[in-house]
Amino acid sequence: MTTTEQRLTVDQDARTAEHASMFIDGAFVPASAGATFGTVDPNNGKTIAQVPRADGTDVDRAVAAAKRVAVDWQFTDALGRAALLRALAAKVTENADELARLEALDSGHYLAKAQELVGAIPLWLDYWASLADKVGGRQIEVPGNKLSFTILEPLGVTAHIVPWNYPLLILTRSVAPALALGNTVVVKPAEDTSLSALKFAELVKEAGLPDGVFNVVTGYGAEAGASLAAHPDVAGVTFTGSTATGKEVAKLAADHVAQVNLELGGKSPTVVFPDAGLEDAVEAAVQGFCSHTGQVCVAGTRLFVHADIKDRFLEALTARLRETTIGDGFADGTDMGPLISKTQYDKVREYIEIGKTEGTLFYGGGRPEGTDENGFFVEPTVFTDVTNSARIAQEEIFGPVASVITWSSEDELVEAVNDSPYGLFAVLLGSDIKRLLSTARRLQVGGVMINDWFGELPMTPHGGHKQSGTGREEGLEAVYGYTQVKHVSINLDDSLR
Ligand code: TXE
Repeated sequence: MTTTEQRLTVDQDARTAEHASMFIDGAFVPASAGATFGTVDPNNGKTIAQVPRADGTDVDRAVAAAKRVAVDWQFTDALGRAALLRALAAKVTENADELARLEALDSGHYLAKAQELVGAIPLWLDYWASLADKVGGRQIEVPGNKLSFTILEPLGVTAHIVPWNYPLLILTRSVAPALALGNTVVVKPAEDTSLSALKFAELVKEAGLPDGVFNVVTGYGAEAGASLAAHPDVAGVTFTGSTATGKEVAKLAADHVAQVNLELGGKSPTVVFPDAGLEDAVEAAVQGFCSHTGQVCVAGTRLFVHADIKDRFLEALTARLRETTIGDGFADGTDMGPLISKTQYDKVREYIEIGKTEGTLFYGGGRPEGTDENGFFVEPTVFTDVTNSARIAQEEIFGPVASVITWSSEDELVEAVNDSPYGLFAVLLGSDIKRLLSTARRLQVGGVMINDWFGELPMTPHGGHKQSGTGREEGLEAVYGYTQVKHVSINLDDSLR
C-alpha cells in the first residue's frame, strides 16, 4: 500500500520490525511487482521483517522522481538546503534510540555501538550543511582583458549503493555531501540491512525535504543495484563494498559515463615497532581486527610485529582477547556481536580452515561458547607463522581473523605491506616519530593512523589507493565527488576587433 507516512518500529522482545516500505517521490511504497524478501537478525538467524524487493521498474520510478526535482533542488539556495539538512540532523537525534535499535537488530552491531554510531550521524549532516554555502569555484588569471572563473555545479541525480557493515553511517557520509551540494539522490541499501535507511527516509520526510530529493529503493544488488548503476539518468554513483562488485558497478556506470566514487576492500596492516607501548599496541591491534567482528573496510588483519617484541606482544594479545565478551548484541556487556549473515559466516569459517594449512592457529578459530547456534558467531582468531604471500594474508576475509607476520627491517616491512592489491589504510604503533613518519610516507595506502585506531570523521578524507578504490569520501576532498566544474569566461573589452 502506498502511504505518505510510515512508522517503522522495533519490537525488541519479539525481535521484529513493522512497516518497512521503500521511499520514492515522498511516498512509502511497496515494490511495483509486490515482491518482498526477508531481512534477518544475525544474532539468531530469524527473520525480522519483510522488505520490498525492487526491480528495474522501481528504480526507474525513483530515478525519474529525483530527475524531476533536480533543477529545483540545485537552485534552492545553499542556505535553504543547509537548513533542511540541519532539520534532518535534529530528527535523527530525536529518533536516535529507535534508529539504534533497528541498526543493532538488522546489522549485528551490539546495541551500545549502534547507539554510538547513530549518535554520530548528525556530525556528517551538520558538517555538510555548514559547507553548503562555502564551497565554490575559483577566479582564474588569464591573458587579455577577461574575467575567467569556474562554477561548481551538482552532478544531477546521484546513486548511493551502500554495504551492510555500517549501514546508516555509510549512507549518510555520501548522501550528506550530495544533498548539500545540490544533487538529488537514490539510495540502494544492502539487502541484509535495509531498515535504518527506511527509518531515515521517514525522518527526511518529517524534516521537510521536498518530495523526490531523497529516495530509497531496497532490493538485491544484481537486480536493483545493477539497474541503478546502469541507469542513464544517474550522473554519479557512489559505491562502498567489495572490490569485485565495485568493478562491476564502475563498468555499468561507464556505459553512460557517470562519475564514480568507489570505496572498496582492504587488507590493512597494523605495524608494531619494537619501541611501541605494549598495552596501546595490543589495544589498537584488537580494535583493528575485532571491531564489528572484523567487518570493517580498514580492518587491520595483517599484524606486522617486530621480531624483538613478538613474544611479549603475543602474550599480551592473548590476555586482551580473553576479555572480549562475544554474544547477543542486546545483552549487557557484549562487545563483539555476530557476523552479518550465513554467507559471511561460511566465508570466514572457510578462511579459518585455509589458515590452518598456511600458518599456526594461535588463538580462537571456533564458535564462542554460549552463543545462539543459529547466530553467526565466531571467535577472534589469530594465526602466527604466516607469510605475506599466504591467502589469509592477501585476501579480504571480513571477519575477526588476523595473520601475524614478523619483521626486522623497515625495507622488508615496507615491501611486504605494499605487496598487496589493496591500499586502503595502515596503523603504525611506536615511539620514534621520525621512523614512523618515514615509514608512513613509503606505504601505498590512502590513510595512516599513528598510535591510534581508525576513527571515521566527516572532516578527514577517507579512501583507497590501488584496488581499494577511487575518489574520497569525507573532508573537502569529497566535494569533487559530488560536483562538476563549469568554466565561464567574459570578455571585458568593448569590441572583439
Ligand atoms: O558485498 P557487495 P557483499 C566485502 C567483504 C565481503 C564481500 C562480500 O569482503 O565479504 O565484500 O560482501 C550491492 N550492481 N565488503 O556481497 O557485493 C549490494 O546489494 C550494483 C567490503 O555483501 O560489494 C550491496 O548494496 N550493486 C565492504 C553493495 O553492493 C550491487 C563492505 C555491497 O555488496 C551489485 C561490504 C551489482 N552487480 C562488503 N552486486 C567495505 N569496503 O567496507 C551487489 N551490489
